Amino acid sequence: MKRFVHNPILEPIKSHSWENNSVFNAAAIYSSGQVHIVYRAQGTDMVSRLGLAISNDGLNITERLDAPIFTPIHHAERDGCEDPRLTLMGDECIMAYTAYRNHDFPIIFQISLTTINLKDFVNRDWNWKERMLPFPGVRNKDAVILPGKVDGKYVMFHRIEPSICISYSEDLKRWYDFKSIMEPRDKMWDSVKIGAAGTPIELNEGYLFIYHGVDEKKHYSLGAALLDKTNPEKVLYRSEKPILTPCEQYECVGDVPNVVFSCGNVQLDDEVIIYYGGADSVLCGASYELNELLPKK
Ligand code: BMA
Repeated sequence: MKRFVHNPILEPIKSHSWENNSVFNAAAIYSSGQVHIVYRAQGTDMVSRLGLAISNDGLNITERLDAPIFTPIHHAERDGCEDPRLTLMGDECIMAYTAYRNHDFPIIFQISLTTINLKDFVNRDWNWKERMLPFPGVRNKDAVILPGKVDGKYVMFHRIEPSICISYSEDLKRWYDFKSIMEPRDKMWDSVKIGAAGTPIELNEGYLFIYHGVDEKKHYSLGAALLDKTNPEKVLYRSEKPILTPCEQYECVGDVPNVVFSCGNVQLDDEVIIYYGGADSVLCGASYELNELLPKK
């Protein structure tokens, strides 16, 4: 991947108490000619809230809001709303995120889902709908909704350690049929645990699915997989080597060292832009030409 030359693209703002510690893992959608980047921010209290930054070209940040656009309200997320992933389906924008509370033992993090009308999102009318816990009390994270239904059902990828699972739903509320579709691979860059990165991208060849993998040294890298379009449980291809692995200073030094972690990507023409957190501290970007990312025939 080609890292943006001006990485990191977002850094904490000292005068904003909600984002003065770290700004990292971000969702991204392309709409109305702009990339909308919804990033995770931590301030003095270390509670994760979500902020919004806009880019006209995907590379440069043109605007950044002063206040968070999404904050914890629910008992299950009182210590943070983490790692958002956004999926656009028609005029509905679905957000999956990790609801976190650290007052229990074992610590509970679980998936939460909510939706917002695209028009409201773009107009910044933050009418987020009901927040739903699809698997109440189950330690579960890295959820993302596929940007297309399969047999009339919504499809969710999520991570029950250490694997990537799939589940289906008719209404986003009740989820069923969950099973593991991708497992860690022994002695490789993704040997300990794996989870979804950003929203899968629909291509002629299948769904391009970028995911993260953790190795024995606790290094977080990104890799690519290709999923069958009509049956996304079927993994057609999985990269042997990571497509991005921590090596720059802003990826190796920070709140959690040696981490590149992505929750969002957009396709602009023939290029995929991936937004990723560096060392759980700053937000970065990298890009790939699509024809380089796809397996050669
Ligand atoms: C994962 C998530 C991410 C984080 C990563 C590295 O489990 O919590 O938010 O970026 O660990 O610390």
